[in-house]
Amino acid sequence: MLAENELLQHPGFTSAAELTALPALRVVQPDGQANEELLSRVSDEELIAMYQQMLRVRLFDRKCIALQRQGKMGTYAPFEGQEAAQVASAVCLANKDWMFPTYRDHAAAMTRGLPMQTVYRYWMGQMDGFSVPDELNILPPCVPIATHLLHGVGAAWAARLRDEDTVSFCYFGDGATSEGDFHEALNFAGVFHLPVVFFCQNNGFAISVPFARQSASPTIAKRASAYGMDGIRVDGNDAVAVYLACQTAIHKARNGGGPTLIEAVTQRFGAHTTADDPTRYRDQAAMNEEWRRERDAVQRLRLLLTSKGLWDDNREEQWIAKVGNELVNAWEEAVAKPFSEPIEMFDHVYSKMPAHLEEQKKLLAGGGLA
Ligand SMILES: Cc1ncc(C[n+]2csc(CCOP(=O)(O)OP(=O)(O)O)c2C)c(N)n1
Repeated sequence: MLAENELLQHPGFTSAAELTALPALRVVQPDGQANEELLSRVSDEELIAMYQQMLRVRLFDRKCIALQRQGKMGTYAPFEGQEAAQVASAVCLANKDWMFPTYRDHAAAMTRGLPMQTVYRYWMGQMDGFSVPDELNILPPCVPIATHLLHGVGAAWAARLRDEDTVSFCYFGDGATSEGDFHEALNFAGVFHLPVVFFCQNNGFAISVPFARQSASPTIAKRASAYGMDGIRVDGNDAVAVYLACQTAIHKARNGGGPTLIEAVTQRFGAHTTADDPTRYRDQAAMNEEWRRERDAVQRLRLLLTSKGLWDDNREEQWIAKVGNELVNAWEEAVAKPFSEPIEMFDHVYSKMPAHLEEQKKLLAGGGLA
């Protein structure tokens, strides 16, 4: 677990390289006190918008767990605790940029504009849960760990060849950094100086494996130097710090400055998925109590906004009521749509399906696998 003294306030910075030198960037303290110089780089409107979105996705996350428990949704991967990391990074992207999320990053995808109903449908196992509005470049959530980092690098390479100024933004967890794909992706991006941001949410656990068993390196950001790129460690529960770090890295990538590895130190409050029991591998009650008291990203931003007179109980109540309606309406729309047929699982994977899958598809169509 991250010691408080590892997180330092920093008086100011101008480049990603400067951020690299930091133990971890933090702008807003848990009690809402902020480094005013750094805070001044974010407008009040941006702060309010990020807070509203963080609260919106938190309520969505809780709703999904409730729906799963009622048997209305399949297995679900909650992200409560990681709202700042996901929301404050996603708001930095332009529509044309390519986002590569995992199964836990639907808060990031929703922040970019993926409809709530689509995310419900995804977790209900419906095919249209993978569809993305034409104006957004968001890949389907990647479930195999770290494979999408190579896709992100490929898209960045394509952007280079086509002379486009799009950036690939890859989300992944601490566990992904133990995969060979992580190494290959960072190595290629480093050698070819590609416009990619590798955004690791280090939530301290890969299912049941704690970070100390995952990596002998005390930080993930540190590994960046081995690939010839900047590595930034940021307090992932500080929306302002995440925002500034991502903006810096994206701006750099878009302007020919090459890739960056960002490590956002955070935690997931809940289980790995609804199929997981975290009490088997950690003192869930004690950790949760401490995290919610000291590290809750939503609470931290609310304290800041309140202290600046930008938010109050009345606005909070109104916003919760508005989101509550949205949650219910989007759910009603999601269940009213026709459900996918099992045979559709064979679609959209291969342009030319291998013989063994053709065989299985025929069997299923003929009722042979029923
Ligand atoms: C290639 C691969 N190996 C194993 C798994 C099984 N698996 C699913 S989630 C997970 C842990 C991933 O942890 P991390 O990368 O830290 O992301 P988090 O779930 O914490 O967001 C594993 C090992 C998988 N999906 N893909």
